[in-house]
Amino acid sequence: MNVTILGIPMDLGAGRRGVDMGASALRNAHLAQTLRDLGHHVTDLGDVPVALPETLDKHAASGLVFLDPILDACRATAERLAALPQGSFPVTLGGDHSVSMGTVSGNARRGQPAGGGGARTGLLWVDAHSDYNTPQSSPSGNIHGMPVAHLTGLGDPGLAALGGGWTLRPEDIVMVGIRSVDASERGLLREAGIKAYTMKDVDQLGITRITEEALERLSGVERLHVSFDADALDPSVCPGVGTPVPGGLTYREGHLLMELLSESGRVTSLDIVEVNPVLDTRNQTAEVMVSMAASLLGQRIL
Ligand code: DIR
Ligand code: MN
Ligand code: MN
Ligand code: MN
Repeated sequence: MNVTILGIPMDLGAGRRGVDMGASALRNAHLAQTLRDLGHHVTDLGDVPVALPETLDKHAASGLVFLDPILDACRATAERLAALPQGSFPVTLGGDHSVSMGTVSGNARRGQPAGGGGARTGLLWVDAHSDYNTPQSSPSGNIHGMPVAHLTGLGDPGLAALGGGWTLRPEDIVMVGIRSVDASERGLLREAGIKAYTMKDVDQLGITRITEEALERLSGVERLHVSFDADALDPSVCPGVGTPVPGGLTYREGHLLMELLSESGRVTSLDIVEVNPVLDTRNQTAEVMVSMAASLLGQRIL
Protein backbone atom coordinates (compact mmCIF):
# COMPACT_ATOMS: atom_id res chain seq x y z
CA MET A 1 0.00 0.00 0.00
CA ASN A 2 1.04 3.63 -0.48
CA VAL A 3 1.09 5.03 3.03
CA THR A 4 1.33 8.81 3.47
CA ILE A 5 2.35 10.24 6.83
CA LEU A 6 1.31 13.78 7.73
CA GLY A 7 1.98 15.47 11.09
CA ILE A 8 -0.18 18.13 12.73
CA PRO A 9 1.93 19.34 15.68
CA MET A 10 -0.87 21.14 17.49
CA ASP A 11 -1.75 21.32 21.17
CA LEU A 12 -4.07 24.34 20.91
CA GLY A 13 -7.19 22.24 21.47
CA ALA A 14 -5.98 20.51 24.62
CA GLY A 15 -6.02 21.75 28.20
CA ARG A 16 -2.29 21.19 28.73
CA ARG A 17 0.85 21.53 26.67
CA GLY A 18 2.90 18.83 25.01
CA VAL A 19 0.87 16.90 22.41
CA ASP A 20 2.36 19.19 19.77
CA MET A 21 5.44 16.96 20.17
CA GLY A 22 3.42 13.79 19.57
CA ALA A 23 4.08 13.61 15.84
CA SER A 24 7.80 13.91 16.46
CA ALA A 25 7.70 11.20 19.14
CA LEU A 26 5.89 8.81 16.77
CA ARG A 27 8.51 9.41 14.07
CA ASN A 28 11.20 8.84 16.69
CA ALA A 29 9.56 5.52 17.53
CA HIS A 30 10.28 4.43 13.91
CA LEU A 31 6.78 4.68 12.48
CA ALA A 32 7.88 4.93 8.83
CA GLN A 33 10.45 2.12 9.01
CA THR A 34 8.00 -0.14 10.86
CA LEU A 35 5.46 0.29 8.07
CA ARG A 36 8.14 -0.15 5.37
CA ASP A 37 9.15 -3.44 6.99
CA LEU A 38 5.55 -4.58 6.43
CA GLY A 39 6.02 -4.03 2.70
CA HIS A 40 4.37 -0.63 2.34
CA HIS A 41 5.64 2.24 0.27
CA VAL A 42 5.83 5.04 2.85
CA THR A 43 6.13 8.77 2.18
CA ASP A 44 6.39 11.31 5.00
CA LEU A 45 5.03 14.69 3.92
CA GLY A 46 6.28 16.38 7.09
CA ASP A 47 4.08 18.67 9.15
CA VAL A 48 1.22 21.05 8.47
CA PRO A 49 2.08 24.54 9.77
CA VAL A 50 0.55 25.23 13.21
CA ALA A 51 0.76 28.50 15.14
CA LEU A 52 2.65 28.46 18.45
CA PRO A 53 0.44 29.28 21.43
CA GLU A 54 3.10 31.66 22.80
CA THR A 55 2.58 33.87 19.75
CA LEU A 56 -1.20 34.00 20.07
CA ASP A 57 -3.91 35.81 21.97
CA LYS A 58 -5.94 33.03 23.57
CA HIS A 59 -9.38 34.47 22.91
CA ALA A 60 -8.75 36.49 19.75
CA ALA A 61 -12.01 37.59 18.15
CA SER A 62 -14.24 34.85 19.60
CA GLY A 63 -15.12 33.08 22.81
CA LEU A 64 -13.59 29.73 21.87
CA VAL A 65 -10.02 29.09 23.00
CA PHE A 66 -7.64 29.27 20.00
CA LEU A 67 -10.51 28.86 17.54
CA ASP A 68 -8.89 30.70 14.62
CA PRO A 69 -5.47 28.98 14.61
CA ILE A 70 -7.17 25.59 15.08
CA LEU A 71 -9.41 26.33 12.11
CA ASP A 72 -6.35 27.30 10.05
CA ALA A 73 -4.47 24.10 10.92
CA CYS A 74 -7.52 21.90 10.28
CA ARG A 75 -8.18 23.61 6.96
CA ALA A 76 -4.55 23.13 5.87
CA THR A 77 -4.74 19.47 6.95
CA ALA A 78 -7.98 18.84 5.07
CA GLU A 79 -6.63 20.46 1.89
CA ARG A 80 -3.44 18.41 2.05
CA LEU A 81 -5.36 15.15 2.49
CA ALA A 82 -8.03 15.95 -0.09
CA ALA A 83 -5.31 16.49 -2.71
CA LEU A 84 -3.59 13.10 -2.18
CA PRO A 85 -3.87 10.51 -4.95
CA GLN A 86 -6.82 8.14 -4.69
CA GLY A 87 -5.87 4.89 -3.04
CA SER A 88 -3.17 6.26 -0.77
CA PHE A 89 -3.57 5.39 2.90
CA PRO A 90 -3.01 8.50 5.06
CA VAL A 91 -1.61 8.10 8.57
CA THR A 92 -2.08 11.44 10.32
CA LEU A 93 -0.19 12.24 13.52
CA GLY A 94 -1.48 14.60 16.19
CA GLY A 95 -1.51 16.74 17.93
CA ASP A 96 -4.56 16.90 20.08
CA HIS A 97 -7.80 15.34 18.86
CA SER A 98 -9.12 18.55 17.30
CA VAL A 99 -6.89 17.71 14.32
CA SER A 100 -9.46 15.07 13.34
CA MET A 101 -11.93 17.70 12.18
CA GLY A 102 -9.35 18.30 9.43
CA THR A 103 -8.28 14.71 8.84
CA VAL A 104 -11.74 13.14 8.56
CA SER A 105 -13.02 15.99 6.35
CA GLY A 106 -9.97 15.89 4.09
CA ASN A 107 -10.08 12.12 3.72
CA ALA A 108 -13.79 12.24 2.84
CA ARG A 109 -13.19 14.95 0.24
CA ARG A 110 -10.31 13.15 -1.55
CA GLY A 111 -11.08 12.50 -5.21
CA GLN A 112 -14.35 14.43 -5.13
CA PRO A 113 -15.02 17.18 -7.67
CA ALA A 114 -14.52 20.70 -6.22
CA GLY A 115 -17.62 21.65 -4.24
CA GLY A 116 -18.79 18.07 -4.60
CA GLY A 117 -18.91 17.27 -0.90
CA GLY A 118 -17.35 14.07 0.36
CA ALA A 119 -17.52 10.31 0.09
CA ARG A 120 -19.76 8.51 2.57
CA THR A 121 -17.33 7.77 5.39
CA GLY A 122 -17.51 5.59 8.46
CA LEU A 123 -15.69 6.77 11.57
CA LEU A 124 -14.33 4.39 14.19
CA TRP A 125 -13.52 6.59 17.19
CA VAL A 126 -11.21 4.72 19.60
CA ASP A 127 -11.03 6.89 22.71
CA ALA A 128 -11.71 7.09 26.45
CA HIS A 129 -13.80 10.16 25.61
CA SER A 130 -16.67 10.60 23.18
CA ASP A 131 -15.45 14.09 22.13
CA TYR A 132 -19.05 15.05 21.32
CA ASN A 133 -19.18 18.36 23.16
CA THR A 134 -20.31 21.54 21.45
CA PRO A 135 -19.01 24.96 22.52
CA GLN A 136 -22.26 25.29 24.53
CA SER A 137 -22.10 21.91 26.29
CA SER A 138 -18.34 21.82 26.95
CA PRO A 139 -17.37 22.25 30.61
CA SER A 140 -13.69 22.82 29.71
CA GLY A 141 -13.95 24.92 26.56
CA ASN A 142 -11.17 22.77 25.04
CA ILE A 143 -11.81 22.07 21.36
CA HIS A 144 -10.23 18.57 21.56
CA GLY A 145 -13.41 17.53 23.39
CA MET A 146 -15.56 18.65 20.43
CA PRO A 147 -14.31 17.19 17.11
CA VAL A 148 -17.00 14.54 16.55
CA ALA A 149 -19.84 16.98 17.19
CA HIS A 150 -18.38 19.38 14.62
CA LEU A 151 -17.90 16.60 12.06
CA THR A 152 -21.65 15.95 12.28
CA GLY A 153 -22.37 19.63 11.69
CA LEU A 154 -23.07 20.82 15.26
CA GLY A 155 -21.32 23.63 17.10
CA ASP A 156 -19.18 26.44 15.72
CA PRO A 157 -20.16 27.14 12.08
CA GLY A 158 -16.52 27.60 10.97
CA LEU A 159 -15.37 24.27 12.40
CA ALA A 160 -18.53 22.53 11.17
CA ALA A 161 -17.81 23.79 7.63
CA LEU A 162 -14.40 22.09 7.35
CA GLY A 163 -16.02 19.37 5.23
CA GLY A 164 -16.99 22.00 2.63
CA GLY A 165 -20.67 21.08 2.90
CA TRP A 166 -19.99 17.42 3.66
CA THR A 167 -20.83 16.16 7.13
CA LEU A 168 -20.52 12.81 8.80
CA ARG A 169 -23.76 10.89 9.35
CA PRO A 170 -24.20 10.06 13.05
CA GLU A 171 -25.22 6.50 12.09
CA ASP A 172 -21.81 6.09 10.40
CA ILE A 173 -19.95 6.66 13.69
CA VAL A 174 -18.94 3.88 16.09
CA MET A 175 -17.01 4.63 19.29
CA VAL A 176 -14.95 2.09 21.24
CA GLY A 177 -13.28 2.34 24.66
CA ILE A 178 -15.54 5.07 26.04
CA ARG A 179 -15.45 5.69 29.80
CA SER A 180 -15.57 9.47 30.24
CA VAL A 181 -18.60 11.42 28.98
CA ASP A 182 -19.58 14.82 30.36
CA ALA A 183 -23.12 15.11 31.77
CA SER A 184 -24.16 17.63 29.12
CA GLU A 185 -22.50 15.56 26.38
CA ARG A 186 -24.56 12.45 27.16
CA GLY A 187 -27.81 13.90 25.90
CA LEU A 188 -26.19 15.08 22.66
CA LEU A 189 -24.78 11.61 21.99
CA ARG A 190 -28.13 9.97 22.65
CA GLU A 191 -30.01 12.53 20.54
CA ALA A 192 -27.65 11.94 17.61
CA GLY A 193 -28.04 8.16 17.96
CA ILE A 194 -24.30 7.51 17.91
CA LYS A 195 -23.26 3.94 18.70
CA ALA A 196 -20.76 3.95 21.56
CA TYR A 197 -19.18 0.79 22.96
CA THR A 198 -18.19 1.72 26.51
CA MET A 199 -15.59 -0.13 28.57
CA LYS A 200 -18.50 -1.98 30.14
CA ASP A 201 -19.38 -3.27 26.68
CA VAL A 202 -15.75 -4.22 26.10
CA ASP A 203 -15.75 -6.18 29.38
CA GLN A 204 -19.09 -7.82 28.62
CA LEU A 205 -18.95 -8.52 24.89
CA GLY A 206 -15.24 -8.57 24.11
CA ILE A 207 -13.40 -6.82 21.29
CA THR A 208 -14.10 -9.56 18.71
CA ARG A 209 -17.88 -9.24 18.91
CA ILE A 210 -17.67 -5.43 19.07
CA THR A 211 -15.47 -5.27 15.95
CA GLU A 212 -17.80 -7.60 14.06
CA GLU A 213 -20.84 -5.52 15.03
CA ALA A 214 -19.05 -2.26 14.16
CA LEU A 215 -18.05 -3.51 10.70
CA GLU A 216 -21.57 -4.78 10.11
CA ARG A 217 -23.03 -1.44 11.14
CA LEU A 218 -20.60 0.38 8.82
CA SER A 219 -21.07 -2.01 5.89
CA GLY A 220 -22.65 0.73 3.74
CA VAL A 221 -19.82 3.26 3.84
CA GLU A 222 -17.36 3.91 1.03
CA ARG A 223 -14.41 4.82 3.26
CA LEU A 224 -13.54 3.89 6.82
CA HIS A 225 -11.41 6.14 9.00
CA VAL A 226 -9.96 4.98 12.33
CA SER A 227 -9.22 7.79 14.79
CA PHE A 228 -7.13 6.37 17.64
CA ASP A 229 -6.69 8.53 20.75
CA ALA A 230 -3.83 7.10 22.85
CA ASP A 231 -5.95 7.58 26.00
CA ALA A 232 -8.31 4.80 24.83
CA LEU A 233 -5.64 2.40 26.06
CA ASP A 234 -5.18 2.01 29.80
CA PRO A 235 -2.85 4.61 31.38
CA SER A 236 -0.55 1.75 32.44
CA VAL A 237 -0.06 1.01 28.72
CA CYS A 238 -0.06 4.63 27.49
CA PRO A 239 0.99 6.94 30.35
CA GLY A 240 1.89 9.81 28.01
CA VAL A 241 -1.55 11.39 27.60
CA GLY A 242 -3.04 14.63 28.89
CA THR A 243 -6.33 13.27 30.20
CA PRO A 244 -5.72 9.71 31.45
CA VAL A 245 -8.80 7.74 32.57
CA PRO A 246 -8.40 4.47 34.51
CA GLY A 247 -9.93 1.25 33.24
CA GLY A 248 -8.94 1.44 29.59
CA LEU A 249 -8.26 -1.05 26.83
CA THR A 250 -5.45 -3.48 27.52
CA TYR A 251 -2.46 -3.75 25.20
CA ARG A 252 -3.92 -6.91 23.67
CA GLU A 253 -7.44 -5.48 23.32
CA GLY A 254 -5.95 -2.59 21.35
CA HIS A 255 -3.99 -4.93 19.13
CA LEU A 256 -6.88 -7.34 18.64
CA LEU A 257 -9.08 -4.46 17.50
CA MET A 258 -6.41 -3.35 15.00
CA GLU A 259 -5.73 -6.93 13.82
CA LEU A 260 -9.41 -7.65 13.17
CA LEU A 261 -9.83 -4.33 11.35
CA SER A 262 -6.75 -5.14 9.29
CA GLU A 263 -8.14 -8.56 8.34
CA SER A 264 -11.38 -6.91 7.22
CA GLY A 265 -9.45 -4.90 4.61
CA ARG A 266 -11.95 -2.07 5.06
CA VAL A 267 -9.94 0.71 6.72
CA THR A 268 -8.77 3.52 4.43
CA SER A 269 -7.08 6.00 6.82
CA LEU A 270 -5.79 6.36 10.38
CA ASP A 271 -5.18 9.10 12.98
CA ILE A 272 -2.84 8.65 15.94
CA VAL A 273 -3.50 11.46 18.39
CA GLU A 274 -3.00 12.77 21.92
CA VAL A 275 0.50 11.29 22.43
CA ASN A 276 2.13 13.62 24.99
CA PRO A 277 5.91 13.05 25.29
CA VAL A 278 6.18 15.55 28.16
CA LEU A 279 4.07 13.24 30.32
CA ASP A 280 5.43 9.97 28.93
CA THR A 281 7.90 7.40 30.22
CA ARG A 282 10.78 7.00 27.77
CA ASN A 283 8.54 7.35 24.71
CA GLN A 284 6.53 4.24 25.68
CA THR A 285 3.22 5.73 24.51
CA ALA A 286 4.58 6.56 21.05
CA GLU A 287 6.09 3.09 20.76
CA VAL A 288 2.82 1.42 21.71
CA MET A 289 0.90 3.57 19.22
CA VAL A 290 3.37 2.71 16.43
CA SER A 291 2.77 -0.96 17.22
CA MET A 292 -1.01 -0.36 16.98
CA ALA A 293 -0.56 1.24 13.56
CA ALA A 294 1.54 -1.76 12.52
CA SER A 295 -1.23 -4.18 13.49
CA LEU A 296 -3.77 -2.16 11.54
CA LEU A 297 -1.45 -2.15 8.53
CA GLY A 298 -0.78 -5.86 8.36
CA GLN A 299 1.56 -6.94 11.14
CA ARG A 300 0.82 -10.56 12.06
CA ILE A 301 2.16 -12.71 14.87
CA LEU A 302 2.83 -15.68 12.56
C1 DIR B 1 -13.70 16.56 28.28
C2 DIR B 1 -12.38 15.85 28.07
N1 DIR B 1 -14.80 15.73 27.87
C3 DIR B 1 -13.73 17.90 27.54
N2 DIR B 1 -12.17 15.53 26.75
C4 DIR B 1 -11.06 15.00 26.17
O1 DIR B 1 -12.86 18.71 27.81
O2 DIR B 1 -14.60 18.13 26.73
N3 DIR B 1 -9.99 14.68 26.76
N4 DIR B 1 -11.07 14.80 24.87
O3 DIR B 1 -8.96 14.10 26.12
MN1 MN C 1 -10.10 12.19 21.91
MN1 MN D 1 -9.47 10.97 24.84
MN1 MN E 1 -8.61 14.60 23.83
